[in-house]
Amino acid sequence: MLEATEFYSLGFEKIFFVSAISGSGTGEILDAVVEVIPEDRMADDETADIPKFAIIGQPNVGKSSLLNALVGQERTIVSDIAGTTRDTIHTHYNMFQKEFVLIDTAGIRRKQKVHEDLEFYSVIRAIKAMDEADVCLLVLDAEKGISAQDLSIFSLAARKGKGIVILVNKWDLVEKQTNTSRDYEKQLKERLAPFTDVPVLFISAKDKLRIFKAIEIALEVVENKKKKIPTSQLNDVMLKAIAAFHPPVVRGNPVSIKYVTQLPTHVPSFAFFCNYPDDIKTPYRNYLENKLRETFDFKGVPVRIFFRKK
Ligand SMILES: Nc1nc2c(ncn2[C@@H]2O[C@H](COP(=O)(O)OP(=O)(O)OP(=O)(O)O)[C@@H](O)[C@H]2O)c(=O)[nH]1
Ligand SMILES: [Mg+2]
Repeated sequence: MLEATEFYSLGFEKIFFVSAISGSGTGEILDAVVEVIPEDRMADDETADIPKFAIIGQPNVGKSSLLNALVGQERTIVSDIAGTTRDTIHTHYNMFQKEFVLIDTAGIRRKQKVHEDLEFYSVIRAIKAMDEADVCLLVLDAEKGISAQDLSIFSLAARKGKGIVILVNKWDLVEKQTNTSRDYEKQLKERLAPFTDVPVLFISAKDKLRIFKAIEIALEVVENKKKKIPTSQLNDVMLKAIAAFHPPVVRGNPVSIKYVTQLPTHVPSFAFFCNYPDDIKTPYRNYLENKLRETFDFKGVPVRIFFRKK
């Protein structure tokens, strides 16, 4: 296998070539891409400030059906043959007095070997659609649940700094008891860990169940992603949290965090200034992230945390 950095600089077509000679499939390509893609490349066209939602997921989960149900017409072709959608389709839409673009994509599936070029290019198109999007609507088939492939897509989206909403579609086919959705969500989130602060909705494109709610939530995620926390408020909350639970001493030196500020980035990012940045480990990082999420709503949005020397 090539080095991750080489993967990136070579570009997608070469990744295919390299992968083909090593005999690995799209799943492996995706896993490699997860490792190397830079976050949040923004498309700078005239629709740059209109939120874009990419509908992604495995073949046949109902991505095109969802788009059609939202739009109220058969905009894209729906069928029970997996792999129906080949091209990425953009649909401009207006709802709740808000403009947005829905992007329908080809289903992404894991294959042992990439025999078929179309298969490969549909993966690449879905990833490109994700690049363009502010929020990824990751559609699952309720009866099938979340697959390893979905988890790769999920972590790729998080890695790219995309907002994420999970839509469990075909909920009409599931036999329900009192706690079915609660238990389903709990099990789903165990698979998503550690990034579990994401909205999960149980929908049916067929019955138009909660499909507009899904858009409402996606629009909220767009707002969460743009959120800027004033420095004073941020320090009020976070310095208290730090005082309540100090970073553990690693090499005999007490670590002291002096202040925190949000960076002017597309993905909410926070810099914590401290004396020994390298001494702060993942559990403490997670503590700070949880505190941020508890206090300021970042549901559906990946959050970046940096420790800097001061
Ligand atoms: N029961 C039920 N069936 C659904 C629902 N949504 C979609 N389907 C059916 O699932 C099949 C696949 O739907 P599509 O919308 O074509 O799925 P897709 O995700 O766009 O598939 P690809 O384009 O192949 O990736 C069709 O037979 C749909 O009628 C739903 O909410 N409930
Ligand atoms: Mg489709």
